[in-house]
Order: sequence, then C-alpha cells, then structure tokens
Amino acid sequence: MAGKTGILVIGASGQIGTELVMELRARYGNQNVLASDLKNASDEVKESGPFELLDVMDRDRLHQLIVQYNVGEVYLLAALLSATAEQKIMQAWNLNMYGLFYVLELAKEGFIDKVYWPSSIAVFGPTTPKLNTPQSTIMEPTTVYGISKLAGERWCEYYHNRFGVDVRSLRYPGLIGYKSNPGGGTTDYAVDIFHKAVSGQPFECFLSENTRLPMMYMPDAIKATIGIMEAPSEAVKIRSSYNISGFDFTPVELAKEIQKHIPDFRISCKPDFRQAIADGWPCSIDDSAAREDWGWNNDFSFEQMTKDMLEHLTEAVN
Ligand code: NAD
Ligand code: AKB
Repeated sequence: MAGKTGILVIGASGQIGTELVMELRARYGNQNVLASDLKNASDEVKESGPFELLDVMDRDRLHQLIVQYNVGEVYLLAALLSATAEQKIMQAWNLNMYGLFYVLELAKEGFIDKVYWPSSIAVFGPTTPKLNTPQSTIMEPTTVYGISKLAGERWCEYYHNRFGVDVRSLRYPGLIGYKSNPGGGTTDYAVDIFHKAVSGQPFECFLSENTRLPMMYMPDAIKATIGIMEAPSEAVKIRSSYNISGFDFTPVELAKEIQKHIPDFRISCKPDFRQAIADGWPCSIDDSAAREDWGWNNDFSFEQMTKDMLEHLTEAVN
C-alpha cells in the first residue's frame, strides 16, 4: 500500500468540501489532493490543484480516478442533507447508501487504504436523551437522512470488523462557516442568519425561537476531520462514528449574540417542515469518547465563532 500519495475528496464543491480540500492541499501538497463533484468547484479549488467531475454513483469512473491519481485516501462527502432528503426520499437513500457502498467495496478490494465518511447528529431521534447525548444510546431516527446515516454507520463498522477496512467517521453537528454556503440542511439557518445580519437585513428563521441544537465552527470541523484521519489506527476504537461537539444554542440566543456586535439586528421565527426534523435531534452532545480516544478538542466557543463569522463576512461585503 505504500506509495499511494493521492487523496480524493468526493463532494468537494459543497459546504465542507470547499474548505477541506484547501486544508488538505496545504498539508499534503496541492497536486496530491484531487477534488471531485457533480458540479463545478470554487475558483480557489480549481486553480490550486486537480479537479474532476465525478458522479459517485458511476462506479467505473470512481475506480478509474482512484487508479489514475494513485489515491490512497478517500473523503466521501457527497450526500443529500436532511431537509432535501425529506423532499427526495429515494434519491437520498440511493446516494447516501450506494455512494458509501462503492467506496467501501473499493477499500475492501484493496484499491483504497483509508476512508473518511461523515455521519450526523441526525442518527439520533425523538427517543434519544436530548441533553448531553451519549456516544452509545437509543437511536431511532425518524428522517430519511437520519435513517441513511445510521445505516451507513452500521456498514462502516461492519466493513471494518469483517474486512479490515480502515474507515473513520464523525457525527457532525450543524456546521457554521463563512467560506461556503450550506446545502439543504436543517441547521442552515445558523449560517444564513449571519449573511442577513451583515447586510443590515432582518432574519426570518425557519425554526422556532427556543429550538436548541448542537453546532460547531467550520475550522473545528476541519480540524476534527483531519485529526481522526491522522490518528493512529489503534486510537480509533469506534468504527461506526464518533460524537463530536462544539457548542449549542437556540435561534434567539444566536440573535442576541449577534446583537452584541450589530445592535439593530432583528430576528423573527416562522417554523416550517424543518421544525419537525430539528425536534427529533439532540440539544447537546457528549463527545468525551473522541476526546479520550484520539485527543479531540475544539478551539472555538459560541462567542468566538460569532465574532469571527461577523468579522469575515463584514470584510466580504465591504
Ligand atoms: P453539501 O450539500 O454542501 O455538499 C455535498 C456535495 O456533494 C455537493 O457539492 C454536491 O454537488 C455533491 N454531490 C451530490 N451528489 C453527488 C454525486 N452523485 N456525486 C458526487 N458529488 C455529489 O454538504 P456538506 O454540508 O458539505 O456535507 C458533506 C457531508 O457532511 C455529508 O455527508 C453530510 O451529510 C455531512 N454532514 C454535514 C453537516 C453540515 O452541517 N454541513 C452536518 C452533519 C453531517
Ligand atoms: C443538516 O442539518 O442536515 C446537517 C446535519 C446536522 O447533518 N447540517
């Protein structure tokens, strides 16, 4: 397996991929990180290293790119997120499941050494303890997305136990970043709100004012992703997926934090179908297993994230 220096990111044009590709290139060299997606990438991604159009459902092309670019590690980010998946049930199931199977099968056959696949807090459901949700607990998700992520976690563990596939995974909470837009999730409001705030507009939230959800700033998510992939194999004891968390807040708490910087900012709440999704998710997450096993720790607090988001987005609009 030695000598496979290529890293493939599938779904590189999305919210996480756009940032992950740039960090991977900074660490491992621009030419070693192949970005791929169904849709075109950002100029930054296209200009700094290789990019290929790829539908992960096209197994032959996936296989061909892995061989052509001498790929040893795959980050599989392509998926339909919670809100979109509720509108496109079969498409979400097929993409979220078969994309993962194709990558796991290629790893089982020896074409890939290491796989990263993200899960989500969506694996939990209404019967899960909501506060400080443990690593191992009741998991009865009620959304298409959550069901696909829970099944994916079970398959990751299965391929590791049965075939020795080195697959690693994190259950991301809602991710907040200023460099790229979110792609159809229930936590997207926590990014959209900042764009409205810096452009001097009021924000209408699609979740109710007291809906508390776990969240994380994107630099911490990228750090956790690379952290688990660089951890020694024996430190990664959980091969389904690790809880990770940064902080948690409600829409009103976020608005109040933004008002410390932009006093005129206003929020109103008009819940839509995404409220039912959020109602089934945890309010906060216990990520002690990730901290103990491979040394995860977050850098950004809620207050630091808010300040940093506003600074960067204000710079961008001026
Ligand atoms: P996103 O929707 O922003 O990006 C997904 C990318 O996948 C898009 O660029 C899309 O074009 C691409 N894609 C879709 N179908 C494809 C296909 N058939 N072949 C190749 N590419 C395809 O999503 P994201 O927020 O970047 O999320 C990435 C992963 O992280 C997903 O698995 C998601 O479930 C997980 N996750 C994200 C969050 C979050 O808050 N962003 C939280 C939990 C888990
Ligand atoms: C979504 O809201 O669907 C994602 C997630 C928490 O998985 N951000």
